[in-house]
Amino acid sequence: MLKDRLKLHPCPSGKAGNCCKGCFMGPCRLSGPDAEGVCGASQELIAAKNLLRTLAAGAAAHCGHAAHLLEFTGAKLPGDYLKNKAPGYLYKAWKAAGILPGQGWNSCFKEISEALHASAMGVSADPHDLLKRCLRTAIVDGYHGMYAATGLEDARFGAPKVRGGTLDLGCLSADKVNIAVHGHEPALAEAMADEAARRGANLVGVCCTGVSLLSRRGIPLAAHFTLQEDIVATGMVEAMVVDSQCVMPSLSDLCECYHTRLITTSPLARMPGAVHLPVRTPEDARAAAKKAVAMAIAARRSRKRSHETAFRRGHTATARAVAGFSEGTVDARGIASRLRSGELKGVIAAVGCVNPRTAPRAWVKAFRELGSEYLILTTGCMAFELGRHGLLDGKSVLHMGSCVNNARIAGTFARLAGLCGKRISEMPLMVSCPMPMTEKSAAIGFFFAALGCAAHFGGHFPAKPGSAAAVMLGGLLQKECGGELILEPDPRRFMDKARDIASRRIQA
Ligand code: BF8
Repeated sequence: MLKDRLKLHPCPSGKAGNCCKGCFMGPCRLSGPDAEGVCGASQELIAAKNLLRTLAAGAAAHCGHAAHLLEFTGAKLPGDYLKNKAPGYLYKAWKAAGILPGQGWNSCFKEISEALHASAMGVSADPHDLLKRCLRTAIVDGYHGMYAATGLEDARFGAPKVRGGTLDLGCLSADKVNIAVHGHEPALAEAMADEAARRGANLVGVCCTGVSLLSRRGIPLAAHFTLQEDIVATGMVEAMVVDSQCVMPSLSDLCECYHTRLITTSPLARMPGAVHLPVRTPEDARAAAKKAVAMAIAARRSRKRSHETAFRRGHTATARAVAGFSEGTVDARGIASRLRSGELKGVIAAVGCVNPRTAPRAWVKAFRELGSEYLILTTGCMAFELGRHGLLDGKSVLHMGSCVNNARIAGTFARLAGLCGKRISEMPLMVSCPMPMTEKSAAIGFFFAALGCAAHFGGHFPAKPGSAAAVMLGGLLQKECGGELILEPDPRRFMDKARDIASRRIQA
């Protein structure tokens, strides 16, 4: 289980962004500020390359998600998609700074390929240029990835509605067949919702696929990334149906220890021991949903009574949450007027992962406190973590959906700035990714920084606070986009910095 594997300590050089695996003369682990790799690469060059590769991987995941939706729905995106979505002044600023990605949705593949090419061994040796490319890649992540995926999902499955829902492991039922859908691409999960309802099974969600179902259909959200093994370990889950991203490889072995059928649905995300039901089209989704639900119903016979008894005794708690906010249902005029009057000090987007190597309770406490001064918009695993501690009240903390749905927050920020007659960089608008775990979460934070927000990362960011690369990056963000970078692993110090930034931006 995860808590045992966490005994494996992370490599300190890699954690600081100072390990280069770019060629086979290394890996080179640099320890001092003047150290160089075998090829002569400096610490800041290595940190810049690592960061660009991280962002390219994050953008590839979000753009890949959008690509699968384009294939699934048969939709086409217009050639001037980015130009239509981005605020006009930012579009011009990015163009002038040379960080505007190519036009047309397909250009995302070239941008991601060039990010990997530029950061490959012996290509760019200019950290400044590589860091600039980080911003360009983050813009790709935002528009070609998150905006595109969100728009395509809403067009196909409907926009979310504000509604009450339930969270946590207690969403499983000892009396029913339990099926968990996990991952990020809800194409099959939507068909599963229909089929599970038809056959009387209890469908629950995990990670962002689960968030989509909660937001659109009110289906309970049983777990975020960190708890995905725990739901199998209840012994109550008949089938774990996964699509892609943030699915722990450990599920293969873990499901073997129980009666749980593991089912994969993405041709990209195969797992040993799983039944593979590939989903590319709506017909595939309906057929796969029928099979998966039938497999789960058959597996119920093998559930152990002892697990049911233990579950009834220990796992029945759930948290109530309000979810399903979107640009269309957030009261932007009301928020803008509260910002203008000073009733609200700012808006903070609490996004990204709950890295099990961090201290989630301390961050929940920080956002509980910040929620009395700021409006908190939240997505992804962070939203689940806030929700399981009772913070998703639909008033001071609004659940805006899955991680690709950060596009909804970006759209809300742009609208708030427009209503106040200002640029995003002139508003007390921040994004905090306090516990990043994936490459995607780094790309999300940088997208908001490119929009002109103050972007905070807690621990485990691929450039050390105060390092030459981090300082250079902060300067670049400020100059080209009006954005800011806050690398702060301590929740209390983050709160102080957030307050400083908000008051500085309000006074400016
Ligand atoms: O995309 S918050 S652990 S589940 S990456 Fe993954 Fe991080 Fe959770 Fe959704 Ni987002």
